[in-house]
Amino acid sequence: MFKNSILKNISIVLLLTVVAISCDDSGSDNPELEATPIVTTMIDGYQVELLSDNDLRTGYNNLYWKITKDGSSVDIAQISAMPMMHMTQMSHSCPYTSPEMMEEFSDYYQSSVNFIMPSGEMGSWDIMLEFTTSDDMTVSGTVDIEVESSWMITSAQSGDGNTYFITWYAPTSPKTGNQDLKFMVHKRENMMSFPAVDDAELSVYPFMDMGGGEGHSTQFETPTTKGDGMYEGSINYSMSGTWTTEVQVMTSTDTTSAVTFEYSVIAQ
Ligand SMILES: [Cu+2]
Repeated sequence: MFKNSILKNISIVLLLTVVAISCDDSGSDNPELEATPIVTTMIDGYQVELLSDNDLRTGYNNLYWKITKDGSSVDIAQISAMPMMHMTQMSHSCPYTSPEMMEEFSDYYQSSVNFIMPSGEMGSWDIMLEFTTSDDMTVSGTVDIEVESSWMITSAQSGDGNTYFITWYAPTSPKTGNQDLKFMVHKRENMMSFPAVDDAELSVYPFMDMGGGEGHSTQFETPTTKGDGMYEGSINYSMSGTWTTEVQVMTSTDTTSAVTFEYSVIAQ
């Protein structure tokens, strides 16, 4: 009996030692981000890797940037990444944010972009990347990208002749039951500037057409402003199938026409 309990204690000590060693081994300094590779290109001897959560598409996308030289990470003092669409008659940008170093993955910079048009016959997209290293080298170049079309962004005109872009931020894969409902709102100031709109109220109406003049809505909480162009609420889809959601943006001075998102809701 006595011997048994000593053995037990020894094996617990051994087990703890193994756990401690394996913890040490996994503590790597710069963890790799697991994401979808979009483009890898060379700019002035620097390797630029662009990753995202999915293939790039119209609507909201996270962009993850990794810049290396000869296989080692580069100290960056400043970085910008401006999306541009080149069309026959003109070029334009879209709503986007500047890259910031990621807390958990210090080799990566994260930015975001709300693409307002897909690539195609109408034109092509690239991202103008510019960065300054900590030893004061400024490097710039363009990264060519493909943007697929999605249902997750639409534009709305206001009575004052302004154009607003409404992005369906969440849920990206709508399913039956309760979930966050989030939109982003941006205003087109000119072809290069699309500031976030924070002072709007949204009017939202989800609807399922059952055919034969029948249809119904479902339980939801209208999204309200959270800053940086984001509006958060919730929705509880009562049925799977095709749904529409009408959205209208109202600021203190301006009201848009109602626009409609159409998408399918899967059964959970
Ligand atoms: Cu365009």
